[in-house]
Amino acid sequence: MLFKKRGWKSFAVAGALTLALAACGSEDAGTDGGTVDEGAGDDGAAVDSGETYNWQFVTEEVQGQVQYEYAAEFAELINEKSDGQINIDVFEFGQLGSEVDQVEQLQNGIVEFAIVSPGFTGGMVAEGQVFALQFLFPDDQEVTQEILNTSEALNTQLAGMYEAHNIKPLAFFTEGAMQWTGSNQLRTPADFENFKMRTQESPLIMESYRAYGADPSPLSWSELYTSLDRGVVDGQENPIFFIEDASFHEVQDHMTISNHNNYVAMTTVNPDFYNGLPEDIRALIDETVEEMQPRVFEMQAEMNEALLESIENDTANPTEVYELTEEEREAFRELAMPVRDFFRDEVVGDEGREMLELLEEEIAAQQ
Ligand code: 6CS
Repeated sequence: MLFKKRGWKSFAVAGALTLALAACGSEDAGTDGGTVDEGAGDDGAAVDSGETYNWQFVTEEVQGQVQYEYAAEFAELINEKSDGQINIDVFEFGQLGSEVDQVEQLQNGIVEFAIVSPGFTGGMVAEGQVFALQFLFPDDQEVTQEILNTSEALNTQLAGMYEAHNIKPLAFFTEGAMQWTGSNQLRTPADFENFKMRTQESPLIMESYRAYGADPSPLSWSELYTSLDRGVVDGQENPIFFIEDASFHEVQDHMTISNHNNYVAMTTVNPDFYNGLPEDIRALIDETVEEMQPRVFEMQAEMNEALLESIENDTANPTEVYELTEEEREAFRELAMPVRDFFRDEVVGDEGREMLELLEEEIAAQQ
């Protein structure tokens, strides 16, 4: 794996904060403050009592990949800022089960933090599938990230819908533009005819590929390399860093730079745990989440650029890389547009329709 833990660390941490850590008052793990190693003093001030907190942060990726590196840096920052009082254990994908298991652990307070891809929660929060709508966000990654940072449709409306399911999104970030890989060339919609496309669990992602004539098949990424290798599926979509790091290019002859969508992930927290924290700790979390937004943007941009070169230079596993022209992209965009009607008419209700309308306005205002 090219990107080792901490390999992307390039920013200094401001001096440790003195936290009041007042009255967390729990010795239980989970939703009411995580694990507290030593009881709070009579006045509930953890600094004086030497109280420490142990929290868990689960990701859908492994060391060297964006989500894991994000969580590792987040944990390190929180630890330094709290002068060692808050310790966060970061789990790679696979250590605590499937993507769906991880979401349940967050909802039940077994883990306090998780990076969640909306693609795996489509059956629960249908509106989160808005991220599956291809060609919705601008091609410019910086503009897209700005929308993710500031959108009321996402940060208030959609976040509220997740919170109703005991998942509190603290931030949305792009892991990069998604590209297609295939056992055959993917340049026109005709190339997708009967193409066995691996997708995440989301019904809307599947619908998007049906619109191209493909035969979508939902799978966990843990099964994807073998499934591509054995021809169980013909291709998949992901950001470049993930294609290279998971070695999908080794078992795919073609990669199409399609930039048809972004891979958006959410930093989430269990709401009961979060709401039960003292104000200063919540502020520390919020401030660190905000600091991580430019950091994760930089991280994904560097990884996506460097690993494109790796794929191109991997002569032992040659992959033909082809970038779609604007005209070729247009043919896909035309087929993708009716999927927005499907989202509005078949997937969500009034709240989801209003959210998409506002999001479209916010996107238009940035272009
Ligand atoms: O394709 C997937 O399912 C995986 N892709 C990324 C970029 N992150 C984790 C996710 O599970």
